[in-house]
Amino acid sequence: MSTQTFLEKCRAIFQQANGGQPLTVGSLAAEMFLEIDKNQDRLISWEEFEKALLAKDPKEVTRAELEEVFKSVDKDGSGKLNKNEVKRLCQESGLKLSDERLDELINEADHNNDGEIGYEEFLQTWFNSS
Ligand SMILES: [Ca+2]
Ligand SMILES: [Ca+2]
Repeated sequence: MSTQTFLEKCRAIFQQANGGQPLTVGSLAAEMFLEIDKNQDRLISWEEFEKALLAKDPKEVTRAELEEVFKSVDKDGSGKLNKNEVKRLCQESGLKLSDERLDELINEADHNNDGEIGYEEFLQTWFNSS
């Protein structure tokens, strides 16, 4: 995933979260971004959000953080992400992917061809795409 695609995705989430308005720090969605609020006005603008995103090298994301992401996507706790789970993730991120594109994405990540994305496959995909 290129930096640009990543940003676009995050921007979509950001805009969805609060209709494009700065996020109120009190809101649940913004709590984890408290440290982003550089000018301490208790609001997080897209600029502050973007800066914080760019400051974080995707390769520095820890395995623990990735595990959290993986678990939150793996709704049925099977330890693998099936097509429905990936589809839900895309929908929640505001991405509209066709079934075909979804299959492509899963095929790219699915190295052992069991039709699902295991945790190791997820990790490989993450570290190879940045
Ligand atoms: Ca699953
Ligand atoms: Ca697999």
